[in-house]
Amino acid sequence: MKTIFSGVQPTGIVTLGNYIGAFRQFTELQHEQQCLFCIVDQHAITIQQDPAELAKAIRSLAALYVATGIDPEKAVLFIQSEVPAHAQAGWIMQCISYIGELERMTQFKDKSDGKEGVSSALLTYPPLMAADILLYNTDIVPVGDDQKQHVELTRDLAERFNKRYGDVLTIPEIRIPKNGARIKSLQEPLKKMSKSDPNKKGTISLLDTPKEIEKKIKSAVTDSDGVVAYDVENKPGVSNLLTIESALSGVSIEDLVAKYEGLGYGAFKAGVAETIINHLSPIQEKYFALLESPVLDDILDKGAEKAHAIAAATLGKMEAAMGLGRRR
Ligand code: ATP
Ligand code: LTN
Repeated sequence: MKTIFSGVQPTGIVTLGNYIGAFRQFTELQHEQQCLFCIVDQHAITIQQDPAELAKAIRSLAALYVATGIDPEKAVLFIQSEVPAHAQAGWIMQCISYIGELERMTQFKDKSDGKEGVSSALLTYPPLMAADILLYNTDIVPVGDDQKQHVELTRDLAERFNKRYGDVLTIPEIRIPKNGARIKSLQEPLKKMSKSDPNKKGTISLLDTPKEIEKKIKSAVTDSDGVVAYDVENKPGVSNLLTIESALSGVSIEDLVAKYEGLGYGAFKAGVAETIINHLSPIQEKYFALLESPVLDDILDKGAEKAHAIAAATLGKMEAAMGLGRRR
């Protein structure tokens, strides 16, 4: 059995991009593998957050993990800040990272570009992510395409650690979905859909109402030629909508293009919106039933306990290998 680990930041409501790129892989994998899924709240504070909003986002994300199909009997679901080994191992990984390699991370460049008062943790975020992954002897990290560089860095750091201090850490592999690894913004189809995007017209959240979904899809940026065809370079908006419908319905892009042949963008967009609404409605029902329920706290308590047992053991091995603390 392989070990799977992934994390999502509680920085807003989960989008269709997060769902197609990440959550759907999680639910597929949990049946055969040992899975751990983390709400990475310590990553979220690399950018200043309103405390009340952050608390709300953490609970909402926990409920969405379960509502989208994570089975707490099969997978371990927990909050990063409730397992202290993450911050401890994060420090160790920071000590073996080079400033140059962290400055090359595109997420750091994007999030810090042109901003005043960027936190130092925005730069040292990838070593914390490496710690998240490495503490669980992870074999596979299911993520969207934007996290490829961070997982590659994690591999480099693990190899560096093992070379210096002995064979302690497992080198993880990345797993990116074939279809929908990078869902684009509905308003700027060259940019990825992002849950912290202030322009809410560009993102569909898993909790949007049918009316909101219809409105957002209707106003999605397309082009002027009126032909439903898949061509990422010349028709990024239409291609993005086709990718979304295909990922949610399981119908191939080719078959969707045939379905919409000769119909205008009006009918196409109505079809895409309908597919999204039908897919999200059972998730939303489950979400609202869970959100205030003590069942959710029980899941998170048990998750933190199980995660702590594994993480503390790996941290102990890392510290001993490096000569930290006392020899016993
Ligand atoms: P933020 O806007 O705060 O950076 P985000 O929407 O980028 O958030 P994350 O919490 O960083 O989301 O990512 C959660 C998971 O969703 C990751 O595995 C990431 O690769 C994946 N993901 C994020 N955006 C997309 C997207 N547009 N398409 C496919 N996968 C995505
Ligand atoms: N960096 C990721 C979130 C994240 C993560 C992880 C993903 C933090 N730790 C460990 C996979 C494994 C992001 O911004 N999406």
